[in-house]
This record gives sequence, structure tokens and C-alpha cells, in this order.
Amino acid sequence: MKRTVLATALLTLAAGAGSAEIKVNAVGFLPQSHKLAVIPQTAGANRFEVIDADGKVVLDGALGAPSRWAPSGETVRVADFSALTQAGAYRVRVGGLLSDPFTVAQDGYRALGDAALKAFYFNRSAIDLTPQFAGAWARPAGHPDDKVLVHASAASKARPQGTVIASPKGWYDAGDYNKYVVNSGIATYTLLAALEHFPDVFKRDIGIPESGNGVPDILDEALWNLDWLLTMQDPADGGVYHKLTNLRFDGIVMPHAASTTPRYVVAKSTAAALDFAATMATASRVLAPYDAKWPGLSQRMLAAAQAAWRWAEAHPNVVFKNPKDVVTGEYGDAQLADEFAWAAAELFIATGQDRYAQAFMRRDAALSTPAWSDVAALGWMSLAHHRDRLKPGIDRALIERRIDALASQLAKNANGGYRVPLASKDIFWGSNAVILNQGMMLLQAYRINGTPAYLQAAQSSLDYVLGRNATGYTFVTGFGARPVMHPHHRPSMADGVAAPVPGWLAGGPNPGQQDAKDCPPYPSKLPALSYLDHACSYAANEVAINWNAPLVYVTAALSALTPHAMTDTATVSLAALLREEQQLQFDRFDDATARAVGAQLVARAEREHKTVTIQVSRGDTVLFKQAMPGASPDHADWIRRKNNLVERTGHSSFYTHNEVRQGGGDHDALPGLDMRDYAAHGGAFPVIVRGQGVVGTVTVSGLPGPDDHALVVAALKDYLKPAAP
Ligand SMILES: [Ca+2]
Ligand SMILES: [Ca+2]
Repeated sequence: MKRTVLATALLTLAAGAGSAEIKVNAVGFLPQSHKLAVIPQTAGANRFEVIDADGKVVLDGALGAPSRWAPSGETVRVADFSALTQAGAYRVRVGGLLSDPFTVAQDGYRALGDAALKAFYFNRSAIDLTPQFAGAWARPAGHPDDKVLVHASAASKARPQGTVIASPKGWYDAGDYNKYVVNSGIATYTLLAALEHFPDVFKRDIGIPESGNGVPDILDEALWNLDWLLTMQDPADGGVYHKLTNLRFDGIVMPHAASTTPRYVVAKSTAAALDFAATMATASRVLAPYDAKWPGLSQRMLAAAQAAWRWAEAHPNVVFKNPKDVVTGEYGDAQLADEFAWAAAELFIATGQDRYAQAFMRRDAALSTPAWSDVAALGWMSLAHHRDRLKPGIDRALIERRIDALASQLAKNANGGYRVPLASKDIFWGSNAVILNQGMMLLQAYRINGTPAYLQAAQSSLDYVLGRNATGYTFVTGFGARPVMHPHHRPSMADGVAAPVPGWLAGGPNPGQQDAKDCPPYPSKLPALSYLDHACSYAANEVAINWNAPLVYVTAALSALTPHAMTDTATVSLAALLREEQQLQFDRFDDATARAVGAQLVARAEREHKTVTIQVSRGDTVLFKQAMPGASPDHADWIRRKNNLVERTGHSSFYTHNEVRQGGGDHDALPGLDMRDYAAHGGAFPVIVRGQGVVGTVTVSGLPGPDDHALVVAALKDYLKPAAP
């Protein structure tokens, strides 16, 4: 008995919170993630150690130079333990201080990503959350919204004041029970973009009523809100109501206990029409492959998007203001160039019509970190994703340049202090979503040009909300040893369950402290310390769908984009890789050969269900190219960069990758090479003609480097049938 008690105590110690002085992502890292902890200069030590669950030191190193971080007024030092790649549970130790525990694992963000997405399910209106899917947070349905009144501000000839319409489903916006088109737009788009950009991450079910229906759960979840959004459009003129709310906020009660009538659709606005148009155009694109399941839905959404666009062109400056009798969230925004640009970009991608390209370029919408009121970046990011298949009309180089310029600035911010892209000016209401949206934009640039500093800064944005911040909290409910426990979220406050509804991102530090009169004193006036884990704090501790969406995106993106360590590079034999190059040579290589090799690759990729892009080239001439259905447009750029490396070295890109790694170098930063033009990741293989040397390349992109390489080698063996070595 005594032994059991002791073991339990040790276990608790192993899992428990450490010192809040050491700031670290208390969820964890992927094996190849950039890994940093932040230590106050006052700790006095010069070195750090990483210890495993048994207390054994697995890594030690010197702390970085002291650096001041203005947002928290601290001088801090950084422990870089990126060299720790072995899966396990660890803590950082500095002097006598021990950090919160964290893990290193190949699927390290699985639970976090699932929970961040499932938070949307927990905020669904008009559906019972059953114990099967909601566990301790099961609750009856609230707000059916099957009989909603047209408010005087929204009245039209066909729908006079008091007309009853049905506007069910959708997500509650935040800690309250209302539904707002503008904020729904960016949130829904961000989920759709995560699926469009990283489909492989969303193949697993997360436990919602639609799990197992053959559709990615993230799309099912987005549809819950898209179905509602469609009802917010006036069929008579294409205009879109700005919001569906009570006249005033509900009390702190469960959804089913709140006043469910009367609820109103309130005034149409230009911003609502344009955000609706952009979101519906995006949804029509993402839903197109599901036409058999939902016949006509994709086309219906595109038509709805175009009707909303026409309304906005005819009413270009209808800025929403709350009518006198309505006091719920306003989401008012007088700057509409960015909304026009976003909608134009999505409609251009959806239709290919020049007038939308012209409308996008005409707005010349500045590219900045997205927010509900500043959405141009969403258009830029969709254009970047589709840039390989865009019709002329939008300058592809301009897209790449603009996104790189924003990322470059954000990465520069991440050079000092807490090493995060967030600056003092970025810390305002919802700052945790600001930093994740910064991470999302860094990742767009990384997808374009593979600059390692962008991936690292994006990792830092996630690390920040998971614990590497000045408060030490993990800002996602249910995660970390020091999690947020008291979000301003009506169900979490009213359900009688001690733990808050899981997976929600708190708004985070906000020096505006607009709720100070309703709350205990904030601990500091400094921006990064202006935070209260208190349910009273709607200004720093509320949750919101548009804040959780970039958490879903960044978690998925880092899972997909962080290089995988499928193969331990230390154990790959360079001699064996050279032998492959000697073995897999051609006697002649003409167009027919290239097509035959390409066909072998396609056959293999199909057999193995690999979503890859395949290219066979002679010199600069592409002789065969095929993207498997669902392959990312990014693959083309990876192929270009990997091929450049093969042309330069004469060896497979996987050989160079391993050669560099085994020599202690960084394969993402090869000396003397601009890594925007080269990539030392597996997948490009030299075409060697006996007696001539290297004449071309056979290349696969879309899988982790070792897997890309293995696919090429297997297909070449299929074709060349070399004698066994
Ligand atoms: Ca599903
Ligand atoms: Ca705006």
C-alpha cells in the first residue's frame, strides 16, 4: 500500500507544474521542431539542462545572451534545445529551477489539434451535445433559431419588420450566445484553409456526430456554420444580415436556459456581404469534390457568393452600427477595401473571371496580419495557395513578394526577448489570436520559399500560447500543467463542471483592461502581463471562434510542415545511397523513357495512395508532370528547389540531406546557397545516362523527404529492373 502511495506521489510530481519562472511550451514539440525556453536573467545561471522523466540529464547547453523584451519589461535568456529529438517527456532545468513538463513526440500535436477543432462543436447552437461526444460537457440544445424576427433595421419590401425566418445551426460566436456573420466568415475560412492546405492532417475523426461519414470532420464542422450562414442572405437581393442576436446579451446561464426568443436578424452591411461572399466562394471550392454527397451545394454556394458580391458593389459603404435597441457585439468596421479584396480574390479563384482579378488589384489591399476587421491577407493567402493554376491577371511574383515581406518583418521581431513575432503594438484585445495569425502568415511564406526562420518563428507563435509567454499560462483550456481554468465562456461558467470546456484559446493579455471595473486588479499594466485567469475578464479571458481558428490552422500546419524524422539520418548509409545512383542508371533517356518512368511513378503512387506531385525532366525541360488528386500546389516549388540541388551536386537530394546532417550541418541552411532556390530534402534523383553523366531528374514531392526518395527509387527499380546487388 505504501509503495502505491509513493508511486502515485512520484507520478504526480512527474506530471505536475514546475517553476513558473521558466517559460516553455508545456504541451510539447515534434521531434524536428525548433525548441526554445525562456529564462529570466535574474535566475543568474549561465547554462541549462534538459532532464527526462527519470531525472537523467539528456542535453545541456549555454543560455543565450540576455535580451530585453519590451512587452513584459523583462530581460531574458533563451535555452535552445532543438537538438533534443528523441521522443519522451522532459523538463528544462536552470540552476535550481525546473520547468513544467513537456513532451517530444511525432504525433505531439494530435490531441491539441483535435481539441482546438472540437471546441467549435462545443459551441454549436441548436443541437443537443450528447455524452457520447461531449463527455462531461454534455448539454441540451440551445437557441434553435427556427423562428427569428426581421429587425426593423433589416426590413425590406419582401421581408418587412417582424417577418419570421428560420436561421438555425451555426456556432455561438464566443463567450456569448449570438451569431455574427463578419466573425463567422474569417473563422470558417481559416478552418477551410487548414483543410485545403493540409488535407492529410484531417484524415482522422475527432468524435463529433458526423465522425465516420467519410467527410473530414473539419469540413463537417465548418458546414454546421456554413448552413447557418446561407440563411443569413436575403434571397430577394443577395444582401446579408450583419448578425443574429438578442437585443441584449444573455445572462450567465446554459444555452437552453437562456432566452431563446425573440432573436433578430439585424441590418445588412457591406462587410457582412463581402465576408459572406469570400467564405462561400472558398467553401464552394473545398466542397466541390463532395458533390455526390451534397448534390448542388457547391454550386449553390458559389451563386450565393456572387449574389452577395453584386449587392456589395451596389452598396459599397454600408457600415454597420448597432440600432438603438440592440446592444450586442457590433463588429463594426469602416475600412472595407480589405473585405472587397478578399472577396474578389476568392471569386477570382472560383470563377477565373478577370473582373474579379481587376477588382482585387484595384483595391491594392495592404497585406497585414489578418483579423476580423482586416481580411485582405486571407485573399493573398488563397491566391498564394492557388498561384500555380491562376489565370493571368494577378502577378504571381507580387503575391510571393508581399507575403515574404510580411513574414520577414515578423521573423525579425522574433530575434530578441521571448523570440516571438509579437511586438507591444500587437498586444490588444485577442492578442493570442494575433500571434497565431502572425504564425499563419509566417507559414504562408514558408510554404512559398522554405525559409527556415519562418517555420521557427511560426513554431514560436504556438509555443507562446502554450506557455512560453510572460504569464507562464498555457492559454488553451485542458492543456499544460498551468492551464487557463476560468475563461469568460457562458457554458464553462454555468455548467457546474470544474474544468472549463476543453480546447478553447483564451483571448490573452490586453493592456486595454476594458473590464477592470468588473474584475479584481490586473497584476500589471505592461502589455504582456495584462492578463487575468478570471471568468469576469471578457477583455483578456474570453474565447471566440475567430481566435480558435488560427490555433487549428497553425497546429495543423506545423504538424504537416515540420520536417519529419521518419528515418534516423544517423543510420542512413551514404555508401548505400551512392550505390543506388550507380545501380539506377539509364542506357538512353528520351521523351518516351521519361513518360514511361513517370507512368511507373504514378502507378506506384496510386497503389500506395500517396498524394504526391511527380516530375521527370531533362535539363530544364519538363518531360512528364502529374499531380495526384489533392496534391498541394506547393509541391511544384519543392520540386524546383530539390532539382536545383541535384543539378548542383550530381547526387540525389536525399544523399545531400544525409551527408549534411551526418556532418553536423543544417540541411535547411547550406553555406553559399540561397535556400529559396535549393532544398536538401529527399525526393529528387539524378537521371544518369551511362557514358554521359547526369542529364535530368526524377522527382517526387508531397511526403516526408525519406518517403519521397523511397518512392522514386522504388519506381526506378520497377522500370530499370537492375540486377540484385
Ligand atoms: Ca466526418
Ligand atoms: Ca476591414
